[in-house]
Amino acid sequence: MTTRVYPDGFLWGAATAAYQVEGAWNEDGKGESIWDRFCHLPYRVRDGDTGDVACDHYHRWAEDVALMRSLGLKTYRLSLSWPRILPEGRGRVNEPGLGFYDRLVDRLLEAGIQPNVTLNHWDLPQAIQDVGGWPNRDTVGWFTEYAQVAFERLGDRVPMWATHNEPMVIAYLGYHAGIFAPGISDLSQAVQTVHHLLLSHGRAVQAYRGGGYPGKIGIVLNISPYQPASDDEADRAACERIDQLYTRIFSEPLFNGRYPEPLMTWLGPHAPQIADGDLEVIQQAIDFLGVNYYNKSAVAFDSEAGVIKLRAWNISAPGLGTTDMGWGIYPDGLREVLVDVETRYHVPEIYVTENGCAAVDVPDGTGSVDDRDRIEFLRGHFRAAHQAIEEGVPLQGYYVWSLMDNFEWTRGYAKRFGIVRVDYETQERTPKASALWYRDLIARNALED
Ligand code: GCO
Repeated sequence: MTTRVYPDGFLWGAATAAYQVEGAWNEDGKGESIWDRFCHLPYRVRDGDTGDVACDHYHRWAEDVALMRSLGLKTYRLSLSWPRILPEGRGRVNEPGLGFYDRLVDRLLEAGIQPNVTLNHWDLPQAIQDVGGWPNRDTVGWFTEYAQVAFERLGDRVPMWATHNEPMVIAYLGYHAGIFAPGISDLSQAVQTVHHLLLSHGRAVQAYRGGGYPGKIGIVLNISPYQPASDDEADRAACERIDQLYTRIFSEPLFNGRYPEPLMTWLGPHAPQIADGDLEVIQQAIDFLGVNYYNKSAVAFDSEAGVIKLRAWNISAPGLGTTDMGWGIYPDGLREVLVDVETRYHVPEIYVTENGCAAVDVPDGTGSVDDRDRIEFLRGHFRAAHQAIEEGVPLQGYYVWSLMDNFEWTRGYAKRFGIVRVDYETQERTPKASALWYRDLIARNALED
């Protein structure tokens, strides 16, 4: 057995997102979000599930912070609901909504847990979508206003901020595949969304710097490594293309101030409208990059497939199966992604802002779950993260997705990602075996491998 020791002060944590846990979708003056609207339409989400109640975290936040403390978490990644703070997306501030986050942040700090706050984890105010949503350039300014309201209220105490979570999912699943809110299928709108998300990120970073706040600010990207399905030149080119479409379309402007040219040619008339000066705004220095990692994919040329002519499917490492999402398990892909990002961009600090798995959890009579499959999943990925550190990646922390079972978007409550079980009938929380294993690992800051 090897003992893998992590750097001193390594930030072990867990993550959630507002729409997935809070509930209270229309309480205390909260406005409607695009996810509220989407889930209330028929047959968008499995079993007609919605985030109306979710984990009722809006009312149980104090209990939830106590739970985090009992697990010894050093940090907690949460997101703010934009329409809870600005019900119409702009203009009027809803004090009770802001007050909720104010109390939550204070309680976390009292518990010795660093809040890591994401401004946009997908729940755009419906009022903003009604006037065009992310494809509308005005949304950039409205997001910046919202960011400023959040910084002014919480910026003195929140040590880490992220602007957007997984802009790739917002743009392509929300505005191209149409399977996530707001359910639009239009490649041009999706690509314009990419640009506006990046631009609003840059503007929010400028606002944060301008306010002289004491913390750090960055962005969270979901990054998958891709491998060509064969040695064929067409498959290798398809592999380059998907990497540009899903990853480099974000990382190149953020770190090098340009969009990947070959991809722009493929996109042709769908390429984004860019105004003078936009790329300089996007390429603000950031303090950290958050990486969400779930799986690795193989890619093949497909002459029948859309504008960019490829298809991709995720794969498992030899001997490893799939999670309950049907996603292949590939721990070393995490090391690959971290080393690649560091080699290309020399980011000052990197965090794994999400990693975890859905598992078929079977509770025993006490509500506890012996989720050994989740422990093995985490062990493999923690090992890969440690190997990345040994290879020189400035990895400073790791957030397990998720603290607790929650609303898994179009899969509703059918998929359980938590290290803590939630009984949705009673809202009772019970730490699973993985939570107790994680608690011990955090206490030792080491993995017994
Ligand atoms: C994400 C997600 C989470 C998901 C998780 C599992 O940022 O993709 O933030 O909201 O629940 O990825 O699918």
